[in-house]
Amino acid sequence: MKNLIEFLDLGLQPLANNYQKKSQKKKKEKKYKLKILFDKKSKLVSIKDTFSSKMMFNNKYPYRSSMSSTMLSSFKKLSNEIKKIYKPKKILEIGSNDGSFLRNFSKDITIGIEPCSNIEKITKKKGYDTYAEYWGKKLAKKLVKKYQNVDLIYSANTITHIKNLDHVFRSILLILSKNGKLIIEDPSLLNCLKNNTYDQFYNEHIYVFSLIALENVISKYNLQVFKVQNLEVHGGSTRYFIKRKSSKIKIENSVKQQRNKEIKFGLDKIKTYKSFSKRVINNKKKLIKIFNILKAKDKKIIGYGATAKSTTILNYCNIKNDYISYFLDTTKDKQNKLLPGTKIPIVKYQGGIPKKIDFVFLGAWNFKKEIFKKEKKFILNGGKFIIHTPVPKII
Ligand code: JHZ
Repeated sequence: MKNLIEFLDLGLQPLANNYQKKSQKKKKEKKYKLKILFDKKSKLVSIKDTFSSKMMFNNKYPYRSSMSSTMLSSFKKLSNEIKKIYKPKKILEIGSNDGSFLRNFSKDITIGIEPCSNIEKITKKKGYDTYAEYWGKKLAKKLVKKYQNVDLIYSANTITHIKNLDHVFRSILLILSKNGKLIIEDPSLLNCLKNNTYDQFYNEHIYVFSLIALENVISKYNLQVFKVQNLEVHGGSTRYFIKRKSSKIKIENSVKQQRNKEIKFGLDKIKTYKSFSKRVINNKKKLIKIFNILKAKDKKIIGYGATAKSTTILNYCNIKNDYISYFLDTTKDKQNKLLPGTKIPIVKYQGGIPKKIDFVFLGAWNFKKEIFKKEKKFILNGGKFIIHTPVPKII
């Protein structure tokens, strides 16, 4: 514990994906401290107070990865690369959500793990082998019995959501073949710090990985990163290709390049995190100022994309329904509900931003390109967006 240094306090926050029913508008919601830690020894960044997987990932989980065409094409591109380069006989996906990745492969070579049964059943109904269970040793052993070892494991935005990394990697070792590859991707800590995207921190993101921290974590399981890809998705993600140390797969230059970039930026030093924290506090003041100016002018503001990330920003900055009238979102399970903490209503996206709206707070800023393309008409008519990264501004 003595290695852990707290560098950021994001105040009291509700559970990010716990969208409230309209009938709960007046009900006091439980909030928890959101503080962020840096481990001086392993360089791992994590949140201080955590919740059980069951509390966060259950049969009411709303998030669907297929809601963005950017994500669908990113999964497709990776799938084509996997088919061409690695030609796996069996692929296991940990955290397969609604099957957006798995659906690029034939049913007989895939296994999906998705503990949120309301989402898991979407892929199951399409005929894929999926298990509504939490990743762990018990499940890994069951799968080995049924399918034997797998030669490729993929996991996007999931490993960082599981507190016990020791259990995660030891379970992976039970099923990954000798020369198997483990590909994991998550938002990049380097991008988070560079772009001041403090909203990457919420209860589900127990860790935000850097390569240097991940290498420290996996080394004790005799695992090694052999290739790194930087992606634009989710505001800048890093995809790590991992192998057993004993496997002869060549270690590519991209690993050294990424390590050097991270060291150059100072991801191994606490002072980097302390100055990030100062920027976050400044950005909070700037964002509140923007909202106050627009409110004083009686401008009509709505939100776009009721993301888990929005919950962190708006609760931290105390921006509620008196500033943002409602959020538009394409996700069925979020519509007609309230954004956690701030209780801003979420309305079904019906194509286009209504004419009378002056400003749109971009909750899904990570899909800015995709959204701007879709909302050309609003922009051409003089509509503006409010974005909080890298500094709060109107665009
Ligand atoms: P999006 C979730 O975070 C939770 P969130 C989780 N913890 C995680 O790590 C990431 O995903 C991967 C909507 N939308 O992807 C759909 C539109 O309405 O940024 C979504 O509700 N119109 C697992 O919630 C939200 O925005 C659009 O055109 O921060 C996007 O959520 C588009 C593109 C999206 O993840």
